[in-house]
Amino acid sequence: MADRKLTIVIPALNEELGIEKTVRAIPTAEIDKIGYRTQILVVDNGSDDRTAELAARSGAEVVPEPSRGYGTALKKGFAAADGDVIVTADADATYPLEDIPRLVQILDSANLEFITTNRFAFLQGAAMSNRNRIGNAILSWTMRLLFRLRIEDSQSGMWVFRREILQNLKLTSNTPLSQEIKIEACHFARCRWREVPILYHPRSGKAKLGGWKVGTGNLIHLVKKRLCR
Ligand SMILES: Nc1nc2c(ncn2[C@@H]2O[C@H](COP(=O)(O)OP(=O)(O)OP(=O)(O)O)[C@@H](O)[C@H]2O)c(=O)[nH]1
Ligand SMILES: [Mg+2]
Repeated sequence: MADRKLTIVIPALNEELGIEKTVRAIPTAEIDKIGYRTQILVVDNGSDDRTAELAARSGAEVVPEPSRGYGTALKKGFAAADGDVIVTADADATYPLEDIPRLVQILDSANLEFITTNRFAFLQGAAMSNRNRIGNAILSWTMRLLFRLRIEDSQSGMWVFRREILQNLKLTSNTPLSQEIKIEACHFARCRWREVPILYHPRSGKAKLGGWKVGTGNLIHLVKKRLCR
């Protein structure tokens, strides 16, 4: 019996088209083989479709968070997680959950505390719109410049990290949480970290984030975070 525990936190807002595929892609038997039991938390962010019902049916625990927002949902999941290691992914079947054992083995064997993933390494046309690609490039370039971090993909939502680092991170944002957790872990908290290339698949269902408004908000957040933590 595995003696350590891994918690997968999946924020979900109206993802009935992708949630089952996402949860069922989690390779619990392989995760067990590398020494971890699996806890799957789907944070239901006030969905008005069948997301919560389908998540529970596919074997996840559903954590309700009625107050909307990507960061609010993730932070609720972190508070409910009791794994030694936490993995995050969207509920839209885009991130390669089958890679969890490989990523956790990198975390353990390289004695890291935080892994972020790079979707641009093998990106195929359909997986990301041109608008998101350009927006991500601008945001990643700005984050590299302001924080001297060699991170290619500042908006990737798949991270693998030790739960204990959360006590050293000041996570105060909502929509920009993806860039904020990287800045906090890799720059301010000086964790041992690495960016690892992954495959990224086209989305099931409609996008919830993205757009120029989110992009501009994230850019402003980067500047504010630089001026005042
Ligand atoms: N935007 C948004 N996303 C939420 C919220 N709550 C939970 N989520 C989930 O957060 C994840 C990220 O949103 P996505 O729409 O996939 O954003 P994205 O991956 O940057 O953009 P796409 O590539 O277009 O999918 C999804 O699993 C959403 O269901 C919320 O209040 N707002
Ligand atoms: Mg997504």
